Amino acid sequence: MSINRRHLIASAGAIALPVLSIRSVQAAAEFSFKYGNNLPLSHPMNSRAAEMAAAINAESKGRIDFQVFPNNQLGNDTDMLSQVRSGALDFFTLSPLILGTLVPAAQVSGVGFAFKDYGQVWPAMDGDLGAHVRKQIAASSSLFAFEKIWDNGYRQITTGTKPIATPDDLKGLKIRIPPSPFWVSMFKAFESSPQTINFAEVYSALQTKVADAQENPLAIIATAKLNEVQKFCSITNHMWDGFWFLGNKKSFDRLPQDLKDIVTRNVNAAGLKQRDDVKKLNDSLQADLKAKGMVFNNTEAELFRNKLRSAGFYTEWHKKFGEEAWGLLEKYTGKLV
Ligand code: X2X
Repeated sequence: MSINRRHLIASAGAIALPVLSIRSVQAAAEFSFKYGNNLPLSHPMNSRAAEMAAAINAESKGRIDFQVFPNNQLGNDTDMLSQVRSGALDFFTLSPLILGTLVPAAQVSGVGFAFKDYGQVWPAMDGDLGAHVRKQIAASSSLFAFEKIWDNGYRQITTGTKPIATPDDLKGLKIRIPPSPFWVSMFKAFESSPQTINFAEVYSALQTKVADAQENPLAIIATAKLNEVQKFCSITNHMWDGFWFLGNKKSFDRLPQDLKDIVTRNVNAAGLKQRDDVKKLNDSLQADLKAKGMVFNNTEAELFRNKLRSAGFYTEWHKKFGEEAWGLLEKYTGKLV
């Protein structure tokens, strides 16, 4: 298992010496890699990443030391994106929509109410739509994406003030959104007043009422304990979101082919397992969150979709993404407008 820096510091104290000696053994590896992410340790992203790192280190027979830095330990998403671009960080998992700040074409998988269910998501992302996006990432940045995108899930809206039942309830709402042109555009189409805030600062932004609402899948609401600072959860399923497992091309190219194969195989395999874990959690967490006091309501997707339609949202993004990408999306979702 890879041991990360903050954990070392946190667990140092009385057992500082033995911990330090573990580090000096690890430092002997030929290739040291840092992978950073924005989610709590208890999210399946991190249990699968820890397992994956251990497998990579073992299969490389100690030639690789793959370390996981969870929970924004290396900075927020904006910081980590610039670190992985420069090579200060080697690997990073990021929403395709936040990656949109660098590679606008990546945002196409986040189109609101596009994928009806996972029966459309995985064929699209593992098929031609995902391949198109990965090509754009590799062509236009210092990064590449591994083939199997990891899951975040369908996003739901939480608020501290009132349930969201219809699109009208979103008007004027101070809702936190992740840094991404696409998210801003979508919540402006809903006439909300979106606040761009990195995930690292979301809990405190909700606690101090810098924002009154946010949107995320249940697995994140629960593992980041957002239910402590939000009362209502409205099941809107307004978009599916994932995490591209990104690598810095130069860092990865330092590896000989056999070690590249070990990393690639393990990253993709862990992604598939993480998808199953996340789906199970998102499907089962409503009862837990209810028991902790959250109040749930269901919504009618068509009302929200119509609002986006009449605001010209689909027409605008169809134009921005272009015929090829939009056609690849509709190949899996059917006609969207
Ligand atoms: O920032 C978010 O809300 C999160 C955790 O879902 C993403 O990484 C997009």
